Amino acid sequence: MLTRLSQSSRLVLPCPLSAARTLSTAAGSTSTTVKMARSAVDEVTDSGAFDRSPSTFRSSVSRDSSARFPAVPGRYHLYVSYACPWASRCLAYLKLKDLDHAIGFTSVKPIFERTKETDDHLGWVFPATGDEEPGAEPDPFNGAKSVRELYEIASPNYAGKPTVPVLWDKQLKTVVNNESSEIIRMLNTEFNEIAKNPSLDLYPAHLQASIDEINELVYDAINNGVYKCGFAKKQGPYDEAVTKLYEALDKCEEILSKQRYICGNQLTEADVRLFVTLIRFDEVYAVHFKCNKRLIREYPNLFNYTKDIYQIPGISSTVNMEHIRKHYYGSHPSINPYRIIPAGPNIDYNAPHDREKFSA
Ligand SMILES: N[C@@H](CCC(=O)N[C@@H](CS)C(=O)NCC(=O)O)C(=O)O
Repeated sequence: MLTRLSQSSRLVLPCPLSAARTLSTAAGSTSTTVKMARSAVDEVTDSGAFDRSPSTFRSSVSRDSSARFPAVPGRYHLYVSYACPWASRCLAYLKLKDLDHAIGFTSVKPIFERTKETDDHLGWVFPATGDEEPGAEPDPFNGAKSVRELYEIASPNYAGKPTVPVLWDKQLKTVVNNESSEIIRMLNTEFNEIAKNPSLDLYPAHLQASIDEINELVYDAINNGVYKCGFAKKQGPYDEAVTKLYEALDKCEEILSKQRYICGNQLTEADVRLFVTLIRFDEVYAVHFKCNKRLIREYPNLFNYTKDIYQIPGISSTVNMEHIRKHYYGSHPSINPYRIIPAGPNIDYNAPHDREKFSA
């Protein structure tokens, strides 16, 4: 499912979902008239199944100094939400590659709010001050009130879903890329002259086939699968998604009974991508997205594995459980209209794990 990175600006148009969904061009110039789902909860087909639309800004930062977006320290910024699993992949890479001296990041507030007074769109917003919500900060570069505003700076006619993560170019004041699977590939290879941990390669040549295969399973059935369970509006699509989800979790449990990481005995991109969903699972997805057939803490290998990844230096700082819980329970009124946050389970991911038994 990973798209090859290209140096040029590329706009990906989504397949039509329902009658009212196409997209304005990110470049803003050749736009067709458009209306589309502006929030994930609206991305549901007539058959009641959640169908995520593709990301729209797909340019690449390159180590080539003559590229449109060259890998220069201090030029790029990541806008994230600590709540978001896709954005958290990128934060994990900043920490693992030791890049956060060169690429800063700002997290929005966890709960969706009105992004404009002139319509009823709900989305990510920045706090007015750094004291409003621990972990969230005002936009330091553009003074934007919302992530939607950032997209409108980059592309004034933008009518798509204003998602995080956003890899922002401070010099050209534009979105370079808003697709986490591509941003993490750039962070892995393109900034190695700047990274303090350049030798870490999370997509090494000898494991690429196996990483691609696991990513395909994990993305469809687990990362996106929990959303398909949670946003389904009919029983059939929910049943299908939840069956696939648990088949995939069982498969991962089986793989992890034989090796420390999901593609062998070394940490790879596939682990980062699996981890961001596992860490949210028992606290949120089990209840909010109805993924309660079995909890991650009831799978010995998956649970110990989640603790193992959490305890890698830097990773715990990318997990803000307060933001995670507030966001999901507080931002989807069609699922949780009273925004009550359940009390548990408050798992201690710093507790000992048994994964060292696999170390060479
Ligand atoms: N394909 C994107 C997905 C990003 C995404 O869906 N982010 C969610 C947060 S978890 C978002 O910003 N949603 C905004 C909304 O639903 O309005 C990626 O992996 O970067």
